[in-house]
Amino acid sequence: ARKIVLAAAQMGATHRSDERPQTLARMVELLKQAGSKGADVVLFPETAFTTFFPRYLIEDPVELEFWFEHGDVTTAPQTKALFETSKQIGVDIAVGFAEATEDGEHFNSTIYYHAKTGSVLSKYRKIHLPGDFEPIGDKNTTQQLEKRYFKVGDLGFKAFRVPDLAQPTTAERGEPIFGMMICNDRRWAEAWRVLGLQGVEVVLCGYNTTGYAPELWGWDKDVAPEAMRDLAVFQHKLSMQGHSYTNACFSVSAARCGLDDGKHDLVGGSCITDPEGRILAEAKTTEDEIVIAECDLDLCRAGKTRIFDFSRHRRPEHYKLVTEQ
Ligand code: CDT
Repeated sequence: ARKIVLAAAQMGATHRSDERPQTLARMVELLKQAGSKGADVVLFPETAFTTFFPRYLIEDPVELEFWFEHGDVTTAPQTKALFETSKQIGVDIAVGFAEATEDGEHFNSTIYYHAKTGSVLSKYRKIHLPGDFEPIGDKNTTQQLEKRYFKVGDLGFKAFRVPDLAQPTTAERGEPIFGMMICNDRRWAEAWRVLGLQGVEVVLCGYNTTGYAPELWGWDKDVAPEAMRDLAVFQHKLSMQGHSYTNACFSVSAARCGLDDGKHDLVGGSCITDPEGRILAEAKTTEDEIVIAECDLDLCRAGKTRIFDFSRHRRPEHYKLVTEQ
């Protein structure tokens, strides 16, 4: 057995007007809670330090910068408390944030922070940016303007090993292999397969998924809001469960959810799934909540050596269209 305790720190409503220190304090509290429950790794949502600002049309470039993290997110005054807590309590974190680089580029990013060494083990920049560049419909309704605010990620889907986690560690199987993706990425089989081909054992995915927004989803406006929300949660879980199964890995998903500004609906459904596609733990609320499960990474072996033994069963010569188009 190679056991680790994985957790999602689901975050409830975070309004446009919320002060950053208030949101940061919630995150620190969630991390401490997860630590006291025995978590080894805690995943926070996409753009966790603020509300999900790509839903607004922000035309003033100075105002836009307010929503981004500049410099080293692990030491910057408005975010460092989370990383200091991680180090203090010895719990690794993965956290999503809007990244502004020194060259003025903007990405939707997640980093994996290793508590023991106080270092960033890996960074992922979101590749599948959903929605639009120009607002659709009434520009004051919920938008999805990620194509406007972020560049397509340039780091690929890179799996990485994390030391000091699994108990007991076995020399034979090595340190756990993690991969990260962000929100919309979880709907794309290609993203999972690229991680799967690197032997990934745990996929981490933070998200902000709009519930009721017929224009964004392309759904019929006559469908009841409740039915739309249920469908969005169903498709989220379907993606996490189905792709975990076909890549024989565990997965953790962490939502930013609830009713932002009293009107922008984001779905919950944070969950932890196993390599057979089953849900091990899931959120019961759409508020701040820890979802946690002990996972034996050796359970990935059944799928990786039998039904999804890629080296024996895949037929890449028949998949060329996937990369040619
Ligand atoms: N943040 C993010 O990627 N959200 C998208 C919304 C799609 S359009 C309603 C998602 O795939 O969940």
